[in-house]
Amino acid sequence: MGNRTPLMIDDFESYKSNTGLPWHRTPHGNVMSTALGEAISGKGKQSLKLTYLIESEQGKTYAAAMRYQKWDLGGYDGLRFWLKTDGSGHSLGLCLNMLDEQGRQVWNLWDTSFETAAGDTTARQVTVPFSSFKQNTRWASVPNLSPEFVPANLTEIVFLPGLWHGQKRYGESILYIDDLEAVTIER
Ligand SMILES: [Ca+2]
Repeated sequence: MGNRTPLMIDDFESYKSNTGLPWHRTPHGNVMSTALGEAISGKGKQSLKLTYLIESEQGKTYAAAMRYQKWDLGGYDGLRFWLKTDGSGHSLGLCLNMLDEQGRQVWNLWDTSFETAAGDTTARQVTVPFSSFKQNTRWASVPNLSPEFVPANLTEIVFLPGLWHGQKRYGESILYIDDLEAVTIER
C-alpha cells in the first residue's frame, strides 16, 4: 500500500496573534489557556502552547483544548504531531468528533490517550492511529450511532492532557503541539 502525502491540519504558522487562534478551551475540564508558543518541530516559528491546571477534584483531573472545523481525512489512518511537555508525566488524551451517518452534527465522540514520560521535556513526533480511538457511547447525543470510524466526517479535534492513566501529578503544566497532520501509517 502506497503512502499518501501527509495532510497538514495545523502548523500554527498562519496566526498573527493569540486572538485569531481557533483552538479554545472547552466548557468542561479544568483551567486551560491556548496561545501561540515557540517552535518545537525544527521548522517554522510557532506552535500551540497549552497552559493548564490539573487538580484532584472530579472534573478537574484534565483540561481540554479544541478546534471545531470540518475536515475530510478520508484515506488517512492516523494523526501525527510534534509534542513537547514540561515533564509533568500527564497522559495526553485525544478526542475526535464526527458527523453521524446522515451528516448531522452530533456528539459522535472517539477517544484515545497515551502516557508521556515524567521528566522528559524533549520534543518528539507522536503518531496516533485512528484504530486506537474507541467510540465514546456514554456521551453520544443520538441513539444508535454507527460504530464505524469515518475519517471523512471529522468535525472536531480535542487535546486533553490529564490523569487518564491513574497518575497523581497535580498543579500547573505546559505542553506544546505542532505540525498536526493526517498520515497513512505503514502496515
Ligand atoms: Ca509550527
